[in-house]
Amino acid sequence: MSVDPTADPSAAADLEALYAGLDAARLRPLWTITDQLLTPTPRPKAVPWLWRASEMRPLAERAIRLVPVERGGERRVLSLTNPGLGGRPYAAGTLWGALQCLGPRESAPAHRHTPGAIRFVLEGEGVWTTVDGDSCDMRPGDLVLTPGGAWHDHTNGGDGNMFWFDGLDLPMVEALDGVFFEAHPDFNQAASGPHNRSEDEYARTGPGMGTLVPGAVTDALDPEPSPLLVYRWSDTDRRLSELAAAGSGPLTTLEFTNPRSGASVLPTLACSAHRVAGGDLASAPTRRSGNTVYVVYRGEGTSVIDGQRFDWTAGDMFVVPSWAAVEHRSGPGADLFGLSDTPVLRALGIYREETLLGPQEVTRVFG
Ligand code: GTQ
Ligand code: FE2
Repeated sequence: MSVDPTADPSAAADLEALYAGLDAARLRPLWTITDQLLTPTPRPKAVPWLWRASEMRPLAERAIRLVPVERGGERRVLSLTNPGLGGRPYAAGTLWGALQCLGPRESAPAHRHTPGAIRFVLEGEGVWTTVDGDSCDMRPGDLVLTPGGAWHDHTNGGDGNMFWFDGLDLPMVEALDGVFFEAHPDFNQAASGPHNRSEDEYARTGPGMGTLVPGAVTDALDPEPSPLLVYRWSDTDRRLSELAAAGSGPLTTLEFTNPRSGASVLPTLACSAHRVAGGDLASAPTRRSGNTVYVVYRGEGTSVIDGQRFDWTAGDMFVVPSWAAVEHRSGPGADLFGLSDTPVLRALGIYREETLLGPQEVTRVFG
């Protein structure tokens, strides 16, 4: 600042006393910390990271054998814990990601909470999630929504283990000091009719070809969650094939949308599916504000995240933190599921993305 403490020892002592006084009064001078706060570009604490199915899977199987699912224990969930977040159990600063598993004939108790959740099914059969009385059958590749405030419980009516990815906006809701949780009076809520009623009502309606749109949702914001609670892999797969056949390059992306409004599936969360074409062609490196968790559904490949290489295979999960440049490629071809916080950034007018085409060329999209 304007005072040069080396010029005048008493001024130096005054300045030191000022800083001590500020500290004691719990005031912090912005001029000492502005560089860490108003950074030129986002500086997420979460780091690029990959969790391998080969490591998670045996641990999940041990948990199925050793830890029962019951009131008190609640859910058998292994949270992706990003090493950049100082031990907080989050995949990224804004996103919860986890592997959940249920053994044969097990059930996880009914409850509701303000954070919203999505499930992307990896493996197994015979499980359904009941959402406000509507039991949604879960099969590999399906996306199931449990919007904030909706009662939900999971039941395995089959004889095998079941594994799925959970994504929640919990860290965002926590940052807003808005977490409420409530256990249902009954262990499982009663289903109020046949299974998959939201699917029967909404799966074949909505803007365009149902609910799977190419690219990302850019204009529609909806504070209401999607009334459609389940998106079937057979539809996702077919739509990806159509788009890829129409020639979309090394990466074909679609977003799951709310059939009522065309918005992202939840007010806080966007879900996407990505087909990485075989042949090892890299997609254009892209960076976005906001965090993304990817789940590898099929195939194998490589993503380069801010210069770091991650080789992945089916069942792996990885995080692309805000503003990290990412490109994907695959030899045999692969399908990825993506979860991101984009709707929140868009709603607040702070979303940015850019595609790095070559050494000099950059396509910027602000807002
Ligand atoms: O299945 O309801 O991964 O409430 C974290 C919190 C799953 C669930 C998680 C949850 C659930
Ligand atoms: Fe829950």
